[in-house]
Amino acid sequence: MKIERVELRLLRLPLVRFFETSFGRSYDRTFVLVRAEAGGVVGYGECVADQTPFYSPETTETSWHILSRFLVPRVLGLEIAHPREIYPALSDVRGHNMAKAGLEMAAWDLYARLRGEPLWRVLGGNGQPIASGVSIGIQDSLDDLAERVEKELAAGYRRIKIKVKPGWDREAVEMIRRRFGPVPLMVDANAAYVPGDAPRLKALDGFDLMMIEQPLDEDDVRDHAALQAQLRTPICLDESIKSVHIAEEAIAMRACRIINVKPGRMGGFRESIALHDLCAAHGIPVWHGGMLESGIGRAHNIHLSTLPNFTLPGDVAASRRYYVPDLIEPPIEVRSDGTIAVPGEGPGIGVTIVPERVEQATERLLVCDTAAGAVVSSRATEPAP
Ligand code: OSB
Ligand code: MG
Repeated sequence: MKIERVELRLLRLPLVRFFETSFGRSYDRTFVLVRAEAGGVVGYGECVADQTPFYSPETTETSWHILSRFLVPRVLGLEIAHPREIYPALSDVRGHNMAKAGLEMAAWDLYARLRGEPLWRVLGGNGQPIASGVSIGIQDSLDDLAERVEKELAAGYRRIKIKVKPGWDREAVEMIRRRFGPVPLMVDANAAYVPGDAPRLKALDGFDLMMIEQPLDEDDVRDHAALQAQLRTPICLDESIKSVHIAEEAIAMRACRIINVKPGRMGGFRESIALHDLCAAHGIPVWHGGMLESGIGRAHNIHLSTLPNFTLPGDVAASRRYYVPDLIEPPIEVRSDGTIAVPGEGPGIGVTIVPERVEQATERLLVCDTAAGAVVSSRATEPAP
C-alpha cells in the first residue's frame, strides 16, 4: 500500500455539555482529522491533541505543525506492506505521539478498507460488543453530580468514573456511595495530587473504588509505586504510560495494577497493541480511555477495545454525551445492558462519515499530494458560525 494523498483538517465541534477535569473546563473540542488515500480508497484518523497543553504537552497546533511539516512527508509515497510499519518510519521524530497516532490510525483504517475487512480483525480483536463506562467531569455542586450519575446509570453504563481533585474528592465519592450504593465506581485525578497528599488518597480506600486513575504527576512512576504500597485501591496509570518501555518499568516497580490504553498517548495502534500484550503477559487488566473523540475516533476506540485483555469497561461511550449531531451517521449508541456494538457499516472503522458536517466544522484544510511532490492546496476558513 502506498499513501498518495493526505488531507489534514482542523475541526471544531461544540460539546453537548461542558467537560471539567482537574486541569480545566472545555466547552468545545478542536482537533485534527487526518484523511489518507491510496488507490482510490480512503482511511481516517482523529488526532486527540487538545487546544491546551494541560493533559499532555501536545496541542492542536503542535500536532498540525508536526503532521504537516514532518510526519506526512515521511509517509507520502512510502511503499508499506502493513500499517505497523508507519510508527517505525516516524521514529526520528521524537515524542508527538498524538500527532503520530492520528496519521498511523488513518493508515490502519485505510489498510483494512483496502482488504475489505473490519478494523477489529486486522487489529487482532474479536469484534464483539464492548462494555461501556462513562467519565463524569467535575460539577458545580454535589447535586449536579448526583443528577449526572443517576442519568448515566439509567442509560445502562457499566461503571461510573468521576473526575477528582483536592477539594472535590472524598465528599463526591461519599455522596455517590450514600445515594447509589455499591455501583462500579472509580476516580480520575489527572495528576492533581502530590506525594504529600497520600493521607487524602488513603481516605478513599474505604469506598471500594475499582481504581484511582493517575493521582500523581506523569513522570512520578516511582512515587506512584510508593503510593500503591500504601493503598488498598488499585492505581491505574494513564498520563504516565507514554511508551511500552515506561509501562514495563511501571509494572516492574508495582506502580499500578491496571493500565488505561489510549492510542493517542501511545503513538497509535501498533504501540497500543504492544502495550495491551505486555499487560496481558503480566496479568495487568487494561481498559480503553477516551479523549472526547468524535464518532470517527470513537469508532477506532471501539474496534481496539475488542482485544482480549480489555476486561474492564472503558471510557468509550455514546455519541450523544459529546456531539449532537456527531460527524457520523448513525451515531454510536449504548444499549440498555451497557454495551456498544462494533460499527459494521462497511470495512475499516465501519462508520458513515457525513461530509457536510465535516465541512461545516472545518476551520483549516491542507492537502498533501505525492503527484505534486508536496502541498498542492491549502485553505483557511473562518470558524463556522
Ligand atoms: O484523563 O481520561 C482522561 C478527557 C480528556 C482528557 C483526558 C481524559 C478525559 C476523559 C474523558 O476522562 C473520557 C471520554 O469520555 O472521552
Ligand atoms: Mg485519565
